[in-house]
Amino acid sequence: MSQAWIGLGGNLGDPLRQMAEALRRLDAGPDVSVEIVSPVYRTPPWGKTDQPDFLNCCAGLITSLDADSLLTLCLATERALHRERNERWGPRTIDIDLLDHDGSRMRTDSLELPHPRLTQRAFVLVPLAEIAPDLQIAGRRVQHLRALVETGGIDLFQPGGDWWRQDEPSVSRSTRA
Ligand code: PH2
Ligand code: MG
Ligand code: MG
Repeated sequence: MSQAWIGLGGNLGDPLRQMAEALRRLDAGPDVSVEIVSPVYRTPPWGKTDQPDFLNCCAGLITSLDADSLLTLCLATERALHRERNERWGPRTIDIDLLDHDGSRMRTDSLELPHPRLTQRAFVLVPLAEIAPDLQIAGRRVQHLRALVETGGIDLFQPGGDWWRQDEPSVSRSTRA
C-alpha cells in the first residue's frame, strides 16, 4: 500500500459539490481509501488571473495503485464528472492533481512527482499544511514551504472533516427549512 496526496480545485459550476463527488468516487472504488480531507479554501486564481476565484482542497489517500495508475484514475474521475476546461490554467469544473506518491521522484511525459509547481502554489500548500504539515516534499516540510509563499486573499470556505461525505454541502443544507 502507498500513501498519496492529491489536490482538488475548480471554479466553474458548483466546485464544492464537484470536489465532494470526486472524493466520494475515489473512495468508493476498490483501489483507494480517502483517509483525510483538508478544509476548503477560496483562493485567488493563480497563473491566469482574469478568471473567478477557485475553491481548493487537498486529500491524503491510501492506495494499492502505483503513481501512473492513480493518475489515470484521477483523470478518469475528472471525465466521469464531465470536467469542462478550455485552456491551460483557465476555468474548469474540477481538477484533480497528483501531488505526491510515497515521496517518489519521477518524470515522464505524463507525470512528474512531486508535482513540479507545488512549491509555488499557495492554493495547494495552505490546505496541504492543514493535514500534512510534516510531509516532506523535495526535501522540505510542507509547513516550511507554506511559510515561503504569499497567502494573501486565501479564505477558509468550509472547515475540514467529513464535509465531502455528504450528498450536498452542509452550507446549503443548513439554509433549508
Ligand atoms: N488551478 C490551475 C490554475 N490556477 N488557481 C487557483 N487558485 N486554484 C487552482 O486550482 C488553480 C489555479 C490549473 O490547474
Ligand atoms: Mg491543476
Ligand atoms: Mg490537473
